Amino acid sequence: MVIKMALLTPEDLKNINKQLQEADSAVRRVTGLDIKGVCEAFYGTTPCCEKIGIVPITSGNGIIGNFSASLHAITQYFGFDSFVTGMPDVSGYYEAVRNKAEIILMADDNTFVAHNLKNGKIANNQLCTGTIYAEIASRHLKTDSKDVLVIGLGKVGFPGAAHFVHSGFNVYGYDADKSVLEKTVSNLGITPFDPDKPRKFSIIFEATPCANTISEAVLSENCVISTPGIPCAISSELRKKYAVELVMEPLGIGTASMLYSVL
Ligand code: NAD
Ligand code: 2YG
Ligand code: MG
Repeated sequence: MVIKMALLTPEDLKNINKQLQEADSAVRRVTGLDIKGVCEAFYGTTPCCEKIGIVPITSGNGIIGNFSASLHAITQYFGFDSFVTGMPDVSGYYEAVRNKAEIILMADDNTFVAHNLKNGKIANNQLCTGTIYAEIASRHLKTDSKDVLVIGLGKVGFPGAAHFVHSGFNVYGYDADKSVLEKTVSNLGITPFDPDKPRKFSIIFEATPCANTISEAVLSENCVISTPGIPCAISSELRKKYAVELVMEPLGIGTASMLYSVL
């Protein structure tokens, strides 16, 4: 079976520290908490000097330049003690455990995991990313609206939509793939959104691999767009015109969510 995937590029991960700092400021403006604060509040966990081993994986499309180095920078940013193994794959895994890693971070083309070897907990990036971007959006301080638009209902978007439903939001969902939309409407009981009959939202969550998926017709002034989707779902013109508060970052927010979920 061939699984469709949208892989990160070294370009996406340029200046990861700056991207993280900017995302942290945006999350603070939206929620009143920083990324760490949202993760601590949501999972009810706090780090306690866990040592993280990052293992480069060569299978499939192989090593992505900047990926392991970015995970190193991200884990350090959130205050973890971390290292990248010299060897990849099984040799790297062996090296990580021999060097007393307590949490292993590693990804092939389809699956990115955090595995806590001490308590056995394991996290999946797509689930943790969808959940935390939805959690951030759901904490939007400057709206009383309980309506949210979710665009893209795949491996990241579905858990995002599910999180909004479980948090009591009225979820309007859209996916370009009709069968995905129908399946999600019946599984989660959300309302299908018809792009030909648009309305405005103050909270929008987007998880697609496409650009410009958010049309002007759904934007309201000062709305929050929380989007793990790469490339960006909205043009910089529309972003300025509606003073959109944008939460978007390529790797760090999702990784933080994974790590806090396995503590
Ligand atoms: P997926 O293929 O499982 O799901 C994407 C969904 O978007 C599909 O159902 C597809 O039909 C739908 N879609 C495509 N174009 C659309 C459009 N124009 N309008 C509406 N729906 C459309 O992919 P995924 O694993 O859920 O990943 C989604 C995106 O999130 C990718 O860009 C991926 O790289 C990114 N991602 C980012 C992070 C992060 O930390 N920022 C983490 C994981 C994934
Ligand atoms: O070890 C390596 O360098 C590679 N085997 C990493 C492969 C990661 C592939 N996954 C992705 O590109 C993403 N869609 C998932 C990563 C999460 C954040 N976007
Ligand atoms: Mg992220």
